[in-house]
Amino acid sequence: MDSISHNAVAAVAADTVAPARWNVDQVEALFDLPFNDLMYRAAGVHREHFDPNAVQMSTLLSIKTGGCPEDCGYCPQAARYHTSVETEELLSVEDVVAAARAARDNGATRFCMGAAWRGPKQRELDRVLGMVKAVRELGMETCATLGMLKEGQAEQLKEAGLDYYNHNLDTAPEFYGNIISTRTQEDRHNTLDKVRAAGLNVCCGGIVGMGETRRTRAALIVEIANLDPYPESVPINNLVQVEGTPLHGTAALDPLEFVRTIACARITMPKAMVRLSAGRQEMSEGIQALCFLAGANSIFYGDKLLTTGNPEAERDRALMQKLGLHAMRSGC
Ligand code: SAM
Ligand code: DTB
Ligand code: SF4
Repeated sequence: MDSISHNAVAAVAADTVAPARWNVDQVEALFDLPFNDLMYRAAGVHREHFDPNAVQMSTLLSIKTGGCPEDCGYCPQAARYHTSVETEELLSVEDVVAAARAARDNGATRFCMGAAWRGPKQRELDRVLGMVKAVRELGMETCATLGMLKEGQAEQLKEAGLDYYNHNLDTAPEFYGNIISTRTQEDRHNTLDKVRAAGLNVCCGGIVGMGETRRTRAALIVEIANLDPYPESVPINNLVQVEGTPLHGTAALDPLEFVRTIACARITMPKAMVRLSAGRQEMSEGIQALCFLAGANSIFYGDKLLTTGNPEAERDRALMQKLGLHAMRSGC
């Protein structure tokens, strides 16, 4: 190795001490690194904390689909947008258990139940508590995403055996108002605080590809990484464009910029499970492989996300085999 390239590698490798709090300039500087330097650094952080070839697999189920009163500009389940999603009732505990058993038998270790609510009413939460207990009894980790929680609801979920609560910050504070008007990002923080205080693990991420700038993506990562402590799980979603939603027709994000976002999440949240989440169906195998190299160590596994498609389980197993990846036995 000549001295110039040797020095460049040493400089990238040495700069691995994470600050206690990140600022947007620092994370934007990570985004701006030459791609190979960013990959090298993110892969190094990944290896320090995880088996780099292990991937945690979560399966999603929409337990209450459509008819949501909120106005999230990306979401096909908002009642006010005319999409092909039909409003359905809350599923029965039996139906949820059957889906969870199938997911477990297919190799998933975590089961995530999503509801198109602003937040659960107590009567609705009672049924979800039954679902959580029953899925836990199957030996799976449980996750739920039900919207904003009122006082005491996070404790009830914890008591029922819930392991993770998913609640995304979605985008940077300065961009939030462009995407959602029916609730503020402060509302999201309030629910995240309740989840943390109840002793639940926090699953919190966001969406890119909504027409934001690189600086906005950096600010989203900062917003998540500066949660104290940072989340145990960080889903990074690439916008799935659905006809009828306001964001349908947004210019697609360059796939390599998505990979950079994953790398920045890994560097700023070294011990988190970073999930390569929505948008995988539209991604080539090459880009997914780069996401794993950049430190993604979790995926949604199963043919469907909530209402939109995801790669078939068989295709994912083939990709993992091709890349020499294996399933992580116990998620963190
Ligand atoms: N209603 C609850 C809430 O919003 O918190 C829970 C379900 S909601 C569908 C969960 C998350 O899915 C959202 O916070 C958003 O990050 C993600 N999501 C929804 N639609 C999406 C889309 N079209 N593309 C990518 N991610 C999406
Ligand atoms: C998350 O961050 N992504 C998942 C999960 N948490 C609930 C949801 C993705 C939804 C994609 C659009 C749909 O299928 O409706
Ligand atoms: Fe409702 Fe959640 Fe969709 Fe927003 S993201 S419209 S809160 S289901």
